[in-house]
Amino acid sequence: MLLFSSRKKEGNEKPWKYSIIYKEDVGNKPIISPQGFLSLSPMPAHNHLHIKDKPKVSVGPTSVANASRMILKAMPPWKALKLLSRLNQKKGIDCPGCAWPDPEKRSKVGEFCENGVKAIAEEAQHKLAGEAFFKQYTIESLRKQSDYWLGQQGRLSQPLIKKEGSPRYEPIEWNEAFNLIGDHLKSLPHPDEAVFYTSGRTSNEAAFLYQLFVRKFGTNNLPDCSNMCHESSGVGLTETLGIGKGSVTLEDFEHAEVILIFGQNPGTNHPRMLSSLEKAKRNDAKIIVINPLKEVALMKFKNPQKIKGWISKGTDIADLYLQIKINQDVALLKAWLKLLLVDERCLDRKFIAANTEGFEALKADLEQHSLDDLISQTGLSKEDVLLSSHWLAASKKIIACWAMGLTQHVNAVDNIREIVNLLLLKGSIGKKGAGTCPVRGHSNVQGDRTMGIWERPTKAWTDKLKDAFNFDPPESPGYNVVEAIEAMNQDKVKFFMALGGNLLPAAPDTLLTEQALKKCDLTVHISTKLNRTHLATGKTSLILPCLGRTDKHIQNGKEQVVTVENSMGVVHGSHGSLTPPSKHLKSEPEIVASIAAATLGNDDINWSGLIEDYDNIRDLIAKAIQGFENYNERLKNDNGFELPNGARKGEFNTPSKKAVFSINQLAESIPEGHKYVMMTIRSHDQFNTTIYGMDDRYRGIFGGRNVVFMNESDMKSEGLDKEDVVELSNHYGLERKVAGFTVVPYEIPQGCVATYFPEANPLVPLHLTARKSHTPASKSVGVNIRKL
Ligand SMILES: Nc1nc2c(c(=O)[nH]1)N[C@H]1C(S)=C(S)[C@@H](COP(=O)(O)OP(=O)(O)OC[C@H]3O[C@@H](n4cnc5c(=O)[nH]c(N)nc54)[C@H](O)[C@@H]3O)O[C@H]1N2
Ligand SMILES: Nc1nc2c(c(=O)[nH]1)N[C@H]1C(S)=C(S)[C@@H](COP(=O)(O)OP(=O)(O)OC[C@H]3O[C@@H](n4cnc5c(=O)[nH]c(N)nc54)[C@H](O)[C@@H]3O)O[C@H]1N2
Ligand SMILES: [Mo]
Repeated sequence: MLLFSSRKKEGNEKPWKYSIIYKEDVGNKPIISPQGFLSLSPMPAHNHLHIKDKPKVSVGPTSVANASRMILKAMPPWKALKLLSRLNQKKGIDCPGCAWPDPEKRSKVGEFCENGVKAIAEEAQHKLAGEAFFKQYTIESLRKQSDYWLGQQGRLSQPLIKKEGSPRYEPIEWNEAFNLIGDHLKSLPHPDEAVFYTSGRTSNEAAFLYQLFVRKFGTNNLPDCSNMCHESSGVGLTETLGIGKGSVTLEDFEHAEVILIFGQNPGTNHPRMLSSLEKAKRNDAKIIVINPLKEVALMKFKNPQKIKGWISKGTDIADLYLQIKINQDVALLKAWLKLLLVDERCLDRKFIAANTEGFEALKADLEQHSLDDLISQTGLSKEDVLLSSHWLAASKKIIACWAMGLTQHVNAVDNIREIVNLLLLKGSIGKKGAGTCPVRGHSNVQGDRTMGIWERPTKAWTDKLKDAFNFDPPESPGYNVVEAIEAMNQDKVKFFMALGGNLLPAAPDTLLTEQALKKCDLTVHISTKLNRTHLATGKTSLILPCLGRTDKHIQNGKEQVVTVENSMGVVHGSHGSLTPPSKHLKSEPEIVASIAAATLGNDDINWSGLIEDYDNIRDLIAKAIQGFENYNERLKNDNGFELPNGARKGEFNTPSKKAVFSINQLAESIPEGHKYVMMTIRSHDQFNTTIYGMDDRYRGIFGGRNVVFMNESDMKSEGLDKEDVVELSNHYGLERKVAGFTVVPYEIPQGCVATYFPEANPLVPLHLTARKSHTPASKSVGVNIRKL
């Protein structure tokens, strides 16, 4: 059976072209019927797309001009200036963009980047999506708008309900909403029938209260965006080094001899990292980039925070650019390990003997592989692999950085552990200028996990919670993102709540995810802005509008501070400073505490008392979580404080108290019958599912997002020309298709293609996940391409 949905935009606007098709496999039970499903953002047809040459340098004055244009569109100049002068400054606002840390000495010109400015312009805009807006638009009509359009409608300004059978959202009183949630949760036959999702912008205070409420309610169903993000890093690092977080500090970048950057595009996603790389270069570090795409910012960078950055030609970043085939990182790492093992002098024998286990087994395993085979799998030249191995051999201080290019594959955990093998061979951990650097995504995603947003908490963690609060936390593991979607589809879960995020377009298999949400009896969203997940409603649905990072939080007449943890384990405050866009908004901690009170009733925690002063919440955190002793006192230091990190000091909290060499699998090949490996990546104009604009300047794409980047020889063999429109499909159990994608010839290894997230998510099978971490393998999806 072929199921098909497509539409054209009416009226005098430009035509839109869009379709998704799912086909059931023979013998498979019918699980989906997309009639009435329109779960993806409609996109402009290819004739509005302009493909240009890539620029030769990143950031610099163009970036400043773009950022200024964006923020001045969202707010008046005085407000923009006030906001930017406080962004990432001491006692200022922590940027709601990425999790890259702030240097001790902040730039006076501004400690922010183009994409940070876009993030705050998106949040702090003065336009409101209020009562009149929701009267005008039914949910069905909103579904026909693009993600970009939804984001442009302004901040949510009052609590809303979609009642059973109603076509639209309408206002509801806060208390009525809280009671509705409480009554619903109390009526569930078992707490495990409810799922509580979180996205990584949530503050430590809100996250702590949320998990405490959920565990007191009786379930560990706390999936979060981490499950789709750095979960593989957490799993791989915990197994081998005894801590799921990175080990380096910002200062280490100034002492490193070699910096490896795997599967990461910092020019777009962590622009302030480029300043650290620039410093490292000044100290003669060699930078090796491992990435299927030549990302402009990793080649040349102009620092806008320095006069030199405005007038000079820019700094060369990569000393060597290894344009590897998608998901062949383990092959490259194994080739390096083999080459290092050839000469004893390349290894840190003393470190290996004193601090590690499993070295002999690793050595024996590497002997099973031929160097030539490994190198040929990577698609790289032998000269480049040898040259880079010489640099590694000569160096004693190596930092390895990585992001989604390594964590979103079936063998993602293997990727991480193989990096650890390399660092251990070189003794490059637990000392200055060396270590692991998983570069986190959301600004507080690491803090949320520290606060207990985790569907599989350790026993030691829940024991401490138990002691602090005198209750029995649930013991059985909860659902992660993929399991939660599956459970909703199987009617095992009837309640879905999200503290931030936009699960529908972020998750794999968009149509299955939409179906899952729609099967719930009650869906609840705590959000700042309208998004597509709000439109896949359960029978009843609530939107609870909250304050954002930039807004002033006042409780009891007193300005409140929230706290976050950056990518390097430093906890510090964030002081919102703008008058909230509507007086009907509540803070995330207040919303969570009110839901807890309405659900748990006569509880021994005084939920409403807690939020009168967030210091009260931090006192509880200090009691329950290791490393947060004297929390309020230590926050008085404007630079914040560092959480304990064994690996940073060369102490490994594994069962044997040693760092562990591991044996890892080479990448699995894509299933037979597929010709290309597809990675789904971010453009320069988006923050995950929030679309700031239609351009991807650094890749030469303007005016559209439905594109597929292809190698020219692959295009030739498919008989494709530049700007041909194609359909992408695959068959993992179900047949999945998306159509209306424009071909862009690009410097990408043969057999590899790239598309944007979230447009290509209907092609990512829900069950194609990493071993152990269950992260969707959204960077290595088999596809075929057909001209339309
Ligand atoms: N402006 C902005 N900032 C963001 C975000 C955003 O959307 N916009 N998102 C935030 C979040 S949540 C996250 S997790 C991070 C994401 O930050 P990134 O991980 O940088 O984001 P992606 O675009 O997913 O980029 C993945 C990179 O990996 C490469 N890659 C893909 N597959 C492979 C592979 O198999 N091997 C190797 N070696 N490389 C590969 C791609 O070419 C690309 O350069 O950024 C955070 N910061
Ligand atoms: N194919 C593919 N899929 C992917 C990825 C990929 O690379 N490829 N990347 C994955 C990754 S790394 C991640 S992290 C996930 C992201 O998944 P999510 O975290 O679920 O998605 P976001 O787009 O970051 O969420 C944006 C929404 O958060 C809400 N929001 C913003 N700020 C606030 C706030 O301060 N408070 C509250 N309560 N709400 C707020 C707004 O309503 C906004 O619409 O997507 C994953 N999905
Ligand atoms: Mo992420």
